[in-house]
Amino acid sequence: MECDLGNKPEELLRLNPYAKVPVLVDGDTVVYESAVINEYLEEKFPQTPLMPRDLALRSQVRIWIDFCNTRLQAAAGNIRHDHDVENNRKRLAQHLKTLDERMAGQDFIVGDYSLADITYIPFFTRGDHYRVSIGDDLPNLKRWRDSLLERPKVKATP
Ligand SMILES: N[C@@H](CCC(=O)N[C@@H](CS)C(=O)NCC(=O)O)C(=O)O
Repeated sequence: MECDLGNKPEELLRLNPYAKVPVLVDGDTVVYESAVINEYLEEKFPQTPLMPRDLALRSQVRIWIDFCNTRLQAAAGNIRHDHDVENNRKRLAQHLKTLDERMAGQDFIVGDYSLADITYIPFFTRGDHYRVSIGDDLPNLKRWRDSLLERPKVKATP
């Protein structure tokens, strides 16, 4: 569902006890938390696999999804909401360095394009909200970010 977060509709609270977006409504099924929504869609549409078949790689995908949600997005969200900005800027810089090191010599964060890459796209599209700059000092991260933002489906998403 889409809504004005400054004026949350009753429906949002009814669908998601955390009163946050995104929320996916699929018939009688209501799913919230973006990582859970992504896995739901992955399982619903197996013809477009976005998880590796290999068990070890699957766990790596989940580790990098967790890194995005509990570290990168957490630090960025705190900066955006002016909470402990100085420390969170340091944390964010460290997380970006970790990602840059991870992306050295590879096109995707784990194996082929997967839910792990997809999880980072909202962060990259909203970089200016978080006052984040990814420049030439983070060349591997920049290359990965730019290639994700060039994907036709990403470009076509408002
Ligand atoms: N862990 C959640 C975070 C969702 C989240 O923070 N959504 C923001 C918008 S991007 C929101 O709804 N903010 C409104 C609020 O916190 O009141 C997820 O990944 O779905």
